Amino acid sequence: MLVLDSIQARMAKMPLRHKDIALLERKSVMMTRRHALKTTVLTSLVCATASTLGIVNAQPTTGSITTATVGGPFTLPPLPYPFDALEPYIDAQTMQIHHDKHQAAYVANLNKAVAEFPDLGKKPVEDLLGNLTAIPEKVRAAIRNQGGGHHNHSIFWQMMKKNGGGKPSGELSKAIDKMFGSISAFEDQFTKAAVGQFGSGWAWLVSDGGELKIESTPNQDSPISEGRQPLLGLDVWEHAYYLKYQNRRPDYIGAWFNVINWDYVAQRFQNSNA
Ligand code: MN3
Repeated sequence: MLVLDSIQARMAKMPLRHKDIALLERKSVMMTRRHALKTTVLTSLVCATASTLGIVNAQPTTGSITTATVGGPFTLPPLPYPFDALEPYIDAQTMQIHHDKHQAAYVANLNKAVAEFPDLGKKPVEDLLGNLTAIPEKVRAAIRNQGGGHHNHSIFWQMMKKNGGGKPSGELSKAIDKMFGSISAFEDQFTKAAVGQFGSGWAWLVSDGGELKIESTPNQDSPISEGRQPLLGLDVWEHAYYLKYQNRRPDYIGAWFNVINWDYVAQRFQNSNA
């Protein structure tokens, strides 16, 4: 910047001529470019070093964006499919913001919450949510909200897939028929719970000691905190649908049945009975 500064100093003492202005602009551009190059090299070096040290937990998604979570035991899991995989039912932009911004924020804030209590960071988030009363009061609300947000979304991505939908099969199908009468009766009840959740929250199909139930939870509360195993969940926060559906939550819910990954739900059902 010395060259530029001396030119500016000289120019301050003399009337501006076109030649001087052109020279100044050219030098200024050159300096900016050189600075930008230097910054890029430095950033790359820092990233490479941080990555080697394990500071930056860079996890490439199968989409086009690589998400980095800095610091802390909890990391943002990659989305298991490209952002546009659930089109036209859930749009790519919503998926990208939802995963890369919203869940990333839950992860970052969860890491902040456990920073003071390192032992909490050694446990799976399910264990923290499953025993909230054991969490120090200072961070209990943060774990409930941020930990819940992290876990709810981590399973939510897997509960959906490209060319999903249809009907469950096997034991889960039998259990749904037994409890709700039919899959379409189940869909009706689930839709009611999702539409009826006032404000932000989730609708769930849960296993309550092996018995299927439909419920909804406010905010990022997890059924795990109530001793139930979430099998299938639907995020009805506005951030999950507003770009495409605006205020039409029922339309979003109806469309979402077309992307359910029933194989994953069946797997969770099997695990919950094990
Ligand atoms: Mn969400």
